[in-house]
Amino acid sequence: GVPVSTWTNADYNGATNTETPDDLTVITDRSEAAGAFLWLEHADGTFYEGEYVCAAEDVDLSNIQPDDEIFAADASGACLDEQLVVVYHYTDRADSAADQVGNNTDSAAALSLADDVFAADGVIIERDDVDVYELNVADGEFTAKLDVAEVGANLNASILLTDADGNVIAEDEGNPTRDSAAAASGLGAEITATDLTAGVYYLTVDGVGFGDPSQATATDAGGFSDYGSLGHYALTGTAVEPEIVPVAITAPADGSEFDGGDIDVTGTGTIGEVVEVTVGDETVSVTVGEDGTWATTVAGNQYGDTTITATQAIDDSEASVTVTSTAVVEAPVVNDPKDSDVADGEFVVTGTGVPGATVTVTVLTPAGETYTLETTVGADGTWSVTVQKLEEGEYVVSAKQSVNGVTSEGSDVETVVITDEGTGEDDGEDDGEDTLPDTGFDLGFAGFGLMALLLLGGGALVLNRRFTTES
Ligand SMILES: [Ca+2]
Ligand SMILES: [Ca+2]
Ligand SMILES: [Ca+2]
Repeated sequence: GVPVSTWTNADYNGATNTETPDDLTVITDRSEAAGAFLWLEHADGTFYEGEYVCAAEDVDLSNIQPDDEIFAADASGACLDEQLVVVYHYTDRADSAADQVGNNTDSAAALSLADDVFAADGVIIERDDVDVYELNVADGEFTAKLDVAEVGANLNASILLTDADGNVIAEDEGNPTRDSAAAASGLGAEITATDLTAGVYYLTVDGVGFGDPSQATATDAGGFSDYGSLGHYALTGTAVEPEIVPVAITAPADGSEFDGGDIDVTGTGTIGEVVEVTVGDETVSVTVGEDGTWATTVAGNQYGDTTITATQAIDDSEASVTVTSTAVVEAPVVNDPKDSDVADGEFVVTGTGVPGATVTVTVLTPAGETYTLETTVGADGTWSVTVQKLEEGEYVVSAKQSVNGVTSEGSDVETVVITDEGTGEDDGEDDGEDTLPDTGFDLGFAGFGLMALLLLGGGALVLNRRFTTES
């Protein structure tokens, strides 16, 4: 006699159907195969009981489809004019509805106020589902109301208003009342807070039980648990619209410099709103205080520019500044390459640098030509490039590195001597001069730096010629 619809898990006193007590598990069990049943009816809706039917040749009678034209036949199988109605009856289980509103304040759905009114529709899909909404209000009165289905509702809704710190401001479970055998009231809920202070608040909608089902008797259900207290609700309410202040960054100033370390960022925005401050892939969240300001610290790029972006969801506002590091990118280190033989076909240049930096290695060949090779410094701070197509003689290498758009000076130069006839195989020494006869090379040459070499390109050729002649 209670006008509330429900699913049951037989948790009430005196339950007798204990074979499949959990309705929702049965309903959502998709391991139960879906099926379709087919039968034929006369136009008047009565069941066709004939032994034979007729159809055009293109109809597959072993796989009749709803659109197929099927005709009655008499007991001898002769076709009749009467077209039969193909009736399909499908059976299936059902999945739970998707939960569209988060279950906690972090995943709350934002409510927006328009003309001091807000509204949202939702579904409590299972016993443990709650739907949490967030809204920002100014000082003043706040009301919220939950309505459930007018007839035969399953959901007995409750509503809870909390502030940003989780303090309960107001709550209500309604007052379910049996008005008649067909109608109940009080399954919704309603709250009023007369003097809220400005800020962000959360509304939590839940489906709750009523009374005490364990005390059920043959004539009095006693109540119901929240097992089947599920279904659709409509949330409406009123509040004073907050003053929306777009997010702004007040420090650091756009175009200013910093030391390449952490950056203190301050700004303004809408009271109570969360501002997300992003640098590259990193985002920090900060809440705008009651004075309308916020402050946080982000890690800047050690070198080059850092762009700091702040966003505020309530009005989709965004602000950004770009600051520049004063840190200097040092030149990468080029390890002393090992000498090798022409037969090796290549030699490897290794070094260290800033992880992630792009290293450009400049190679001066014995023929006096220069070319560059590029690589990236690994996470361990090392890099290497392979120089190929060897000819006999002395190669001079230097490197620079670029990080976030900032390029270092060139490194010190290193030399590697390539010999012929296998005499110059790596001797384990860290330099090559000892594998060669007197080349006339000034060993101090390497110290001039690559830039000097490039400027003296003609001189390098001369040196090379001497080298070739004497070897
Ligand atoms: Ca839900
Ligand atoms: Ca939810
Ligand atoms: Ca519940």
